[in-house]
Amino acid sequence: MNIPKHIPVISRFASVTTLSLILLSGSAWAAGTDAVDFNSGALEDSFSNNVLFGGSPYSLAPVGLNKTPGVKLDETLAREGTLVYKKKSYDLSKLSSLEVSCVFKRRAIGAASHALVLGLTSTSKGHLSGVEGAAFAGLRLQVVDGSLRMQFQSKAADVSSPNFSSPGLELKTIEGNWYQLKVTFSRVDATNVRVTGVLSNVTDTGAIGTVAGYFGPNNFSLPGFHVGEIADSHEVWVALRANGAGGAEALDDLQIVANSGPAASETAAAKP
Ligand SMILES: [Ca+2]
Repeated sequence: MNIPKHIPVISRFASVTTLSLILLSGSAWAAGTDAVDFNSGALEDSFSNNVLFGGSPYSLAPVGLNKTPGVKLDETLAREGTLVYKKKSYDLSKLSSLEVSCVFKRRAIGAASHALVLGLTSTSKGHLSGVEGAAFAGLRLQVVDGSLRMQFQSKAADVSSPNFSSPGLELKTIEGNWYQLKVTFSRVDATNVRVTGVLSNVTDTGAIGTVAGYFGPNNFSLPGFHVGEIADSHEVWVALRANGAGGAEALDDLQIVANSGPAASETAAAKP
C-alpha cells in the first residue's frame, strides 16, 4: 500500500472547537465539534486520567495515525483506567444526538475482556468499569472467542455491576490495521437512551473507509438497563477506556459531535 509521506503533522495544540450550522427542515441547528488529535501537549491537558489500579495504562507516543503522536496502550492486565474528556460536559436533553468516535490500531487480542469502550459518565472522575461511584452508558468492543463484537453496557452510580446487552455480530478486524468506532447517543426520555455503533476501516493516514460492522440503533431503558442518570442528567462527560491486552495497540483522533435540534423522542422512532 502506498502511504503518502507528505501529509503535514499538525503541531499546534491538539484540541479544537468548531461551530457549524446544519440546515434541517428549514431551521438552523448547530453542531459543535470537539476533537483531540494528541499531537501536542499532555494527555492531562484534555483528559482526567482516572486510574482504577496499577497506574495509568495510557501514554503519548508517536504511535498514532501517520506516525503522529497518539495514545500508546500497555499490553497488560495489571493497570486499568478511564480517560474522561474534561474540557466540557454535555446535556443530552438539549441535543438530537451526541456522536463520540475514536480510531484505534488492532493488535493481537489477548486476555482482556474488551479492546475499547466509548461512553458517557456522570462525573469527570468516572470509570467505564464495574465500580461504584459514577453512572455510565457506553458501547464496547467485547472480546468473544478471539474476535470483537459490539456490546452496550450501562450502570447506576450506586452499584458496581453493569447491565450488558447481547453482543452484536462478529466483526472482521485484522491485526495491524486501523479502525474507527463511532457511537451515537440520543435521549429518548428520562429513562431511555438510543445507541448506535458503527465500526469503519481506516487507512494508516486516517481516511475513514468502508463500514466493518453496525450495532443498533437500539433503545435501552429500565428495567434491564439503568440509564436514567445519563439520560436525565444535564451534565454528562465523554469517556473512553481501552485495553492493550484486549486487542488495541494505540488510539488517535477522538472526536465529539454535539448535534442540537429536536430530541430523539420528537423524531421518528428507530427500531428497538
Ligand atoms: Ca495524532
